[in-house]
Amino acid sequence: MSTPSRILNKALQGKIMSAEQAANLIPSGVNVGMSGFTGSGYPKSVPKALAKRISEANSAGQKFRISVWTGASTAPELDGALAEADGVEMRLPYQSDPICRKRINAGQMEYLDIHLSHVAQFVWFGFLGKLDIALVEVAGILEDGRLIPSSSIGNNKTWLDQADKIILEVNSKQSSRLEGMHDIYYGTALPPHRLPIPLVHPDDRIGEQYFHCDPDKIIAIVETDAPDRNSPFSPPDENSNLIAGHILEFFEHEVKKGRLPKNLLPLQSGVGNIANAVMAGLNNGPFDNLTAYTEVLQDGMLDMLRSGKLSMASATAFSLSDAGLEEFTKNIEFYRDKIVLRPQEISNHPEIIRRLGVLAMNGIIEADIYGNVNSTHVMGSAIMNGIGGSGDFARNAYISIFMTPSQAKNGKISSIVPMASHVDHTEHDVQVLVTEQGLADLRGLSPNQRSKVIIENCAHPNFKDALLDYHKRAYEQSYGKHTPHLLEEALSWHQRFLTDGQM
Ligand code: 0RQ
Repeated sequence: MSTPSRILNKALQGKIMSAEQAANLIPSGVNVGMSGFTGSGYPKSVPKALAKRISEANSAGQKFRISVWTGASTAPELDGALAEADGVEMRLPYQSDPICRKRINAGQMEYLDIHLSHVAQFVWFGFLGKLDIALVEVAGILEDGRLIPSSSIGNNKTWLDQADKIILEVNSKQSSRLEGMHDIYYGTALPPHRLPIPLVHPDDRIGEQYFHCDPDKIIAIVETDAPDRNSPFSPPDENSNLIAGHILEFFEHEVKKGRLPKNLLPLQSGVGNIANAVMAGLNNGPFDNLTAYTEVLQDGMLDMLRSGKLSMASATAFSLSDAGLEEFTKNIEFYRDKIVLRPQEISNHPEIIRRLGVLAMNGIIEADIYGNVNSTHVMGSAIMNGIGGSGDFARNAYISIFMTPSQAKNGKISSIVPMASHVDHTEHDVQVLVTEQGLADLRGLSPNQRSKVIIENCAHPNFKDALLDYHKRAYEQSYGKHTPHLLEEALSWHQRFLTDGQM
């Protein structure tokens, strides 16, 4: 057999096997730490082979399930396949897969939705139990056994350090020229021995380019040649453009007031089309020499790097469209010194986010008239995706901005509600709320003052009167006037507007 070009370590070449053989090494009941973050750098073939095996076992009446820990969301070949096979006992910390979501909301699968910066340290603390197996995609293996990271870093360092056994997927589809963009920080220690993380500028490199792991723990290596799940971005719609416009205007105002420097502060931008539209707005806007300290690098940021508006971006993963990936791959040398990929406990670290003064911008499901934000649950009970990194950034940001269209479900329901049906970000962590209608600057305002600004600036005209009426009656009748509520009415708000009872 010819020497596989991506696996340069001679001893490890002996561990190459098929995905099916590797999947056979994963027993039921184990905790598996898999690579993968927003559709990039996830293992492409072993999860599928495992799902097949699980499906067969389950059909034969044996209950075969594993717990799946990742960086964040993955793809149909991983989350979708394992959920479909009824193979997942516990999923953490983030998913966005339709089949997973359905099973979680049907009560058929456990899901632990936690801050992304917490995951690695919870594993090191032993809070989540023993990590049995790491299943990690890499872009290559060096002669000395060090691993070239793939298109996302996520929790891979922790998985490789903490797992008893390691299965690697070496994906030759990942550009070998990714080498050098990664910065793996090996300096974290556990309390009471922790030291400050020596990162003071978004482009600081404080770690190593490669992962290392104990080669004796590697039980299998599978070669793959498959692309990441690249999702297309639709061109920004009217609402996204309006939201982006409000945010730009706000930044200009803050610069004028002397509360932000001319080149702003490092940007964090959530995933999705609104976030991409904000980046497009910034790309055409008046600010230069911007930086990003974020979690996911989408097409919008790539465009800004290309145009020179953004001088550098730090993240833990790419999440590109096919066109974005093509552009990145073609001009990878241009991007090399402008992009740093870090472990997610560093990209999302509260200490660093606070130190750098990050401007956080994240999408939401709904916000209430006092500024509490629901990012995760529809009707207070059905999970959409998860909190992801939004809490890591919102709590510690210089300014924490949340954005949403003012209405959802074709105008059937308002995204501004009397009382959020689930709270991910409390009123204390929400400084600015934006919809296509306008922007509410909540800094320095009491709950009643906030309610006026939110309803006036952010609610859709179709729901404004009902919200004002609610606040007026609540103010008159509720137990306390600090944060007035009519509890029963507040929580049945959605039903009032749903004509068919369905969202
Ligand atoms: O549902 O797909 O069934 O139609 O929610 O909504 O409008 O497409 O918005 O893609 O920006 O996602 C909060 C989910 C927004 C996202 C959320 C329904 C809507 C649709 C998606 P359908 P849109 P977006 C760092 C940041 C948490 C994690 C995070 C998210 C679906 O931003 O997951 O911030 N955030 N990470 O119909 C009922 C409402 C609704 C509603 C929207 N008020 N009521 N349904 N929807 N508003 C990145 C990472 O951590 C990885």
